[in-house]
Amino acid sequence: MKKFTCVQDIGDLHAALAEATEIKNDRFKYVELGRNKTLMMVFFNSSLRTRLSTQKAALNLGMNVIVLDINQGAWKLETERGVIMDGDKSEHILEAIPVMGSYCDLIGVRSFARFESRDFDYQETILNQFIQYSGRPVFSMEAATRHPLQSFADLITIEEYKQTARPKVVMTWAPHPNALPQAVPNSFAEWMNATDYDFVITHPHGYELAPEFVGNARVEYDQLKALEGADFVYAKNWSAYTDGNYGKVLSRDRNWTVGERQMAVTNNAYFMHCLPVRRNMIVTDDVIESPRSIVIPEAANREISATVVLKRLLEGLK
Ligand code: AN0
Ligand code: CP
Repeated sequence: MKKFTCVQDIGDLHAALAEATEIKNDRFKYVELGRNKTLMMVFFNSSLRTRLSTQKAALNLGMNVIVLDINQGAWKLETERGVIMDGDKSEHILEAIPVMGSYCDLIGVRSFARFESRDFDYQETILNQFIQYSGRPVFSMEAATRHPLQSFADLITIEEYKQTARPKVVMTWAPHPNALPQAVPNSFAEWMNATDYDFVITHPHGYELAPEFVGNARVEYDQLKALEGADFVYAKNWSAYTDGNYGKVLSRDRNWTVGERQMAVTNNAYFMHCLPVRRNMIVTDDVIESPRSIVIPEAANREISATVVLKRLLEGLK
């Protein structure tokens, strides 16, 4: 594998899941693969899980790890070409990227949507600059439009907990005070659409995701109707995607908060969320603390998805 930014990069999902099981049974099976190889993780945004699980994955593979938080101690980076750099940005990303690439073998990048321009975000301008100019295999640690390490961990988790071959998986929008990116829901939809699950998306009017991510998924605006008979409830907030409202918060309606009322219409569903989660906005205390909540094993599977991805990228170096 030469890069990992979307579901297509992982190829056959059955093979990827088999590899995940292999790694889960013996996390250190490939500890020799990363000897004298260096992973660089570059963060433009905060992280708890991605930072720790990806670092742990690299250790599982015997790699060395360097972490750079761009906003904490690095020079402020200009990202547009042609700008006269007489402001507060000291360095251009077009120099910074190849310099970073010169110190490592693999690069992971976290760079969220900025909501300044939908085109800038949806063209994955920052991630693609890393791919083009670093000279190294690049993987996404959540970019502007996708969070594939999360979606892969979500898929592993559903496979572990599902009780029928073709579970009903419902992704529901839920309220949040701030404008969040569409990366997690886009990516989850992309991965679910690559399975044969019964996949449904529910959200208030105005929260339609980009059509290329919705694909053939069913969209149901009535949350309770969508959740009927669900085996998995995947909650997430996102801001509006649609033209004119891009990046805006259109609703904070707590009728959409996942509580007992929502869970009661499901098929005793498991509750999932990528975390970090705002309690009593996205989900009630009772639901997230219930035995049906699998948010902790879901987060733990981030180590597994990252180990599979780094292993494949290391194999691609040879
Ligand atoms: C981020 C998001 O919604 O994309 C990261 C989630 C993994 N969440 C927040 O910023 C709260
Ligand atoms: N789920 C996830 O990516 O969490 P972090 O933002 O803490 O990395």
